[in-house]
Amino acid sequence: MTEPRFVPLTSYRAYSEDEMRRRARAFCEEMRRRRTVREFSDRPAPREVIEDCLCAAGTAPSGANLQPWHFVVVSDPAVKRAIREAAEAEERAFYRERAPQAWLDALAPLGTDEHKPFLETAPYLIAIFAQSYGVLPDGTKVKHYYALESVGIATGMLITAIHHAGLASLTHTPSPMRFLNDILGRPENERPFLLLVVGYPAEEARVPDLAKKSLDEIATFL
Ligand code: IYR
Repeated sequence: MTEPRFVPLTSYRAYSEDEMRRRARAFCEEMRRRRTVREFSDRPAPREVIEDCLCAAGTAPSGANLQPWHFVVVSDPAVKRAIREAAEAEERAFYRERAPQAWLDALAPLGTDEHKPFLETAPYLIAIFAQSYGVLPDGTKVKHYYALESVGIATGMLITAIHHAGLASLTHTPSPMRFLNDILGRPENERPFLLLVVGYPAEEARVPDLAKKSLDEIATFL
């Protein structure tokens, strides 16, 4: 067993209460501007921005710090086309056969359907994989704890970083999405968690008129 090793916490920054209030408010306002976008421009976006956003996602807390995630960034048009074709095949089955009416009703305000042109239009698709276990160089399997929770947290941080950088994203979950393992050559211990579509919104992009719940509805202070 590895002994714990501690170092001083030097990265923490304290702010005055006023400064904290200002920062918290400003960040909330910044996040309220984030919208999920389904109409993307084909304008290329700098790769370094994507790298830094992934770097931010990689700082996420995770079960036993095992960091059970892998991100595959796709910009190759042929790979994007293959993903679109496989995703649309699943979506056709979903919208025409698999989805119960109640699910279709819940999706109605979003105006989604089986057509996913953004999978080819947007400059980047980030396929996010959750590793249910890790594999050491000698082939030993290492169990990952709270893998889905951890990858969910990292994904939230990635979405936040992308928005903060000035790009838009779409959380896309064609179901099932095991085809991503085949197309992207990912190993058996990795399950696709979601496909994040990233780029600039199209010039005339529109978004559904949706509201977020109020603070009272989502939080209780005791
Ligand atoms: N995967 C389908 C359906 C879908 C499901 C949920 I839950 C959404 O929030 C949005 C869409 C699609 O992408 O169209």
